[in-house]
Amino acid sequence: MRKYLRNLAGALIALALSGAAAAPATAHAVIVSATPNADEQVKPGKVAIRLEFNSRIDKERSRLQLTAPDGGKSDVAIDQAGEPNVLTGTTGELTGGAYVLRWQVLAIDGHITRGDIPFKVAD
Ligand SMILES: [Cu+2]
Repeated sequence: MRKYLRNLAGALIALALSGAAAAPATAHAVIVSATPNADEQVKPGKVAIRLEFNSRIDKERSRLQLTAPDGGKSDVAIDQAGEPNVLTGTTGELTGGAYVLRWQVLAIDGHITRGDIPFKVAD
């Protein structure tokens, strides 16, 4: 009986430890700060994009897509270098109008998250 209790205690501790170890893995990527920010107005020309996340991301399996005022979509190349939790890239020459930056990232925990950042380019 004592041995059984000891095994049970060991199993419960193992369960608690595995639960604790799993906690960070549920932290899929969420944006901490964005440039441009939602609804921000930026100057025309090439726009530097910088999206900072709360966790490391797999840049090769992440994507940035820009929708132009005329509805045309284009990918923005993601810089592979830099901080592991920050996505950066530079758009082509943008003229005035409303744009939407769609981001999709794969976090190290295997979860994909995505979102849209609408912004404006001044005339
Ligand atoms: Cu996750």
